[in-house]
Amino acid sequence: MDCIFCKIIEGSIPSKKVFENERIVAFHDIQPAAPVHILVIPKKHIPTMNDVTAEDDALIAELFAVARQIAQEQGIAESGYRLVNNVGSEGGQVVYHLHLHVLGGAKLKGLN
Ligand code: DGP
Repeated sequence: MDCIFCKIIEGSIPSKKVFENERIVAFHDIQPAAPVHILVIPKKHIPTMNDVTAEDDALIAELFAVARQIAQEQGIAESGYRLVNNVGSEGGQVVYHLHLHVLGGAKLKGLN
């Protein structure tokens, strides 16, 4: 499988993991765009949000639940943070394995 995040899941590429269960892994982004920048990914290889189906409903709900838990653990829940999912080339997606960016720890710039 030629997918960086699948290799992180299996452990052949190292990462700084902050969470793992049977379905989801979360780890620090290698190119942080904010003081806290963690990626939350499903272990199931889903390339983009466009590939999510109703079968994944529970998994997507859990992805958000883990992101919420991480925000609390990282101490950014109360001050505020941003969840980002880039989709496709014009959305800025670089790694084609579904992931949520958890960004915080500073006042983030507006999107426009
Ligand atoms: P996106 O543009 O939404 O596809 O974001 C991909 C993110 O993945 C980007 O912020 C950098 C991060 N990234 C890429 N390769 C690696 C890696 O090998 N390790 C870690 N920890 N993060 C990576």
